[in-house]
Amino acid sequence: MVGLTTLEEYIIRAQNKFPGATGELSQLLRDIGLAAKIISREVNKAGLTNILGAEGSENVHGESVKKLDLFANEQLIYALNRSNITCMVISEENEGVVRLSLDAGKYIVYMDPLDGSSNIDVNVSIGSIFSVYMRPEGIINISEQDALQPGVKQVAAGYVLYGSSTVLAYTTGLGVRIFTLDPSLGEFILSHENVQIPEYGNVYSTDEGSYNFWDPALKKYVKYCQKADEDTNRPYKARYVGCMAADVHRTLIQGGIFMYPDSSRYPNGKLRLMYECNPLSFIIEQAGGMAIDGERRIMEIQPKSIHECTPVYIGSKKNVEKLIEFFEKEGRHVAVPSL
Ligand code: AHM
Ligand code: MG
Repeated sequence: MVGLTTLEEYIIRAQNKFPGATGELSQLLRDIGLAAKIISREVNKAGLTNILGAEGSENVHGESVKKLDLFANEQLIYALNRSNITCMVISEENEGVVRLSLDAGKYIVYMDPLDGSSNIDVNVSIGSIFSVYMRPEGIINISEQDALQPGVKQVAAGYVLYGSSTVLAYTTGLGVRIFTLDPSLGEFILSHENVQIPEYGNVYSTDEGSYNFWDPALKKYVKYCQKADEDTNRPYKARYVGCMAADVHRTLIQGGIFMYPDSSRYPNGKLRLMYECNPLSFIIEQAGGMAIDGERRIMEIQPKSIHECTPVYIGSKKNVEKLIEFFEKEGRHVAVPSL
């Protein structure tokens, strides 16, 4: 195939540029790519499960019909267990850690196997998000505590978005690449290399239905977004998919800001630090954007527990900086990210 680069080829070529590389991280990314294709196939026939499987029990192939988020969780864990590279998986779907290849596994993987699951029944975009850390050296029986590493320690992160097409974006700290699944070939094909988020965008993305629960700084910022001003291309457009992977993907491509704040309803925000906010922050920072929790850089937060929540404000540099001005005016000090 002239001119097309598949995910597999791309990962192998990238690995060959580092003579000392063992190929394990490359294998891990390829394993995730395979699981993503299987999940994508299942997502595309999500509406058929009730038709093909009587009352959610068995489909025509005699297979039990699983909830899509459990299916995605199983597929990703299965894929990560294939190569003995991953010692531990922490998933939104499992309360505790999942121990895999404890002796050989070099990596710890966090994941949200199916982000935006409330969108499944209404045919709107959903995603999978992953974040990879090194296992601490010299520890044989690693514990949950050893997995509590700040986002700056991520060695790779990415997401798969099952939208109008299926795309996979990842970073290993050397920029962001996006691959688009060609269903006829069954391959992810390189579609965007060295992705850069626009420095400024005129879209804001948040659940504005929660406005009355917000603090004054955020209320004022959103009013600012809505105010007409030709020079700054306002009013902004409001867009909110309800799937962070989808909202961040749009923000990455078109610019703007996505926010899930702390509020009187959710004092610590609602989104998860380790498998939603950290990996998507790594992607956005690698593309030239910013991600904060309202006080500091998301990736500098020292996690206290595997499922903890955090407020998140993420997107184009100029948009996040403008929001910080509003926080500062209301007396909320933000330690500007040290990038
Ligand atoms: P999920 O991973 O359990 O599906 O939930 C996480 C999702 C995010 O992707 C999305 O941004 C948010 O929850 C939507 O929440 P809300 O319905 O409160 O707006
Ligand atoms: Mg989620």
